[in-house]
Amino acid sequence: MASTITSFLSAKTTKASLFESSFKGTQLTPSNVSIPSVRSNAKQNLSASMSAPSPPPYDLRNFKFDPIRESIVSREMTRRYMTDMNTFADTDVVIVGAGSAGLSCAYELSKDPSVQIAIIEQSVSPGGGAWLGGQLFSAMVVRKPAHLFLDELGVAYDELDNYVVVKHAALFTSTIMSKLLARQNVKLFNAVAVEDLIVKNGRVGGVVTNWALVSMNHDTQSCMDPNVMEAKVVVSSCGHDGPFGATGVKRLKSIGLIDRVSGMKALDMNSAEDAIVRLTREVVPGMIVTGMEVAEIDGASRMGPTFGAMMISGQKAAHLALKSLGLPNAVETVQKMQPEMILAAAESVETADA
Ligand code: 48N
Repeated sequence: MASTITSFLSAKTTKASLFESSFKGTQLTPSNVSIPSVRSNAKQNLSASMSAPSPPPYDLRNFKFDPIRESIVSREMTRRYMTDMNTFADTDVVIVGAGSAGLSCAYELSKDPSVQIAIIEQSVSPGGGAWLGGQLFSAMVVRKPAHLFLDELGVAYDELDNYVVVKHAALFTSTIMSKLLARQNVKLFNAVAVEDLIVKNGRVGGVVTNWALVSMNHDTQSCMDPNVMEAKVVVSSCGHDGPFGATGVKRLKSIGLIDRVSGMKALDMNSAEDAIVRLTREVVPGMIVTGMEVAEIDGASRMGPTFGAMMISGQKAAHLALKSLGLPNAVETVQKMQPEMILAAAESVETADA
C-alpha cells in the first residue's frame, strides 16, 4: 500500500510540476518559492496516520453515559446565560462583530485580565469572512509583518518572501477563537444582533441588542423590543457586507454623529491594508471602528483576499480601547505611561498567559 502511494506522489508531484500553472500562467521560478516538498510531508503524515491511534480511555464496545435529568440541562444553560446577561449588562468593552478584526481586537484586549469584554455576533457562527480566503477558496494570505501575529497565536503557515499562506483560513479563525474564549474576562454572545447604540451627551455608552432572528423579523410583527448593554467603550467591527454589514457606522450617520459613510473604494491591496490600519480610530467619543468598517466610513480601497490588515487593525483597536479606559497601551507613547502603569502592563500580560 505505502509503496503504491509513494510512487503515485513521486510520479505526480515532482517539484517542476508544482510551478507549472495548468493555464500556462506566469511560471513560479523555483528560487523564490519555497514549497515544502510534498513527498517528505506526505511520507511523515502517512507514516504517522498509519501507526495505530492510542485507544480512548473507555470501552467503545460497551459505552454508557452517567444518568441526568432533562431539567438539570435546562437549568445549567439558563442559569449560566442569565448570569452572563447580568454580569455584562454594564461592562468595560463591547465588541460588535466577531470577524477577523473583532476577534483580533478581543484577543489583544483580553490579555489584560482587568478588562471585561462582551463580543456580540449576529451569526450563530462567529468568524465573519475569515472562514475562507477569496472566492470560497481555503487558503488565507497574510502579508508580512502581520505574520508575527500568527506566530504569537501559534498558527502554522507556508512562508514566502513578503507574505505567508495559512493552509486553511479556518485554522486562523478557530485558533484565535479557542484562545480568547478560554479567557475568563471574555463572553461571546453569538446569534445576538446590535440593533442600535446607547448615546448620551454625544458619547456612545453601549449597545441595544436583540436576538438576531428577531432583528431580522421586526417587520413580521410589531413590538419585539430590544435589550441594552452599557459599556465604557464600544468597538464596531461590523465588516462591509452581509445582512448587518457596516451597521455601526451607518447608525452613527443616521443619528447625525458623523456626516457621511463614503463606502469602500475599488480594490488596491497595497494601499488598502496600510490605510485600514492607519485609519483605525475612535470615530466618535466612546466608539472605535476597526476592520472593513473603516473602509466604509473613510472610503478607503478594499484589499480583497488578504487578511493582515484585519488582524493589525483589530489589535490597534484594542490598544485604543485600553487608552480610552486609561490603561497601559501601545498607541500612546511610552513616555506618557507612568512607571507603575508599565509595571502593571507587564504583570497583566503574565497573568493573562498564566
Ligand atoms: O469578517 P467581517 O465581515 O468583517 P471584518 O472587518 O472583521 O473582516 C473583513 C474581511 O473578512 C474582509 O472583508 C476581507 C479582508 N475582504 C475585503 C474585501 O475587499 O472584500 O465580520 C463582521 C462580523 C460578521 O460576523 C457579522 O455577522 C457581524 O460582524 N456583524 C454584527 N454582529 C452583531 N450585530 C451587528 N449589528 C453586526 N453587524 C455585523
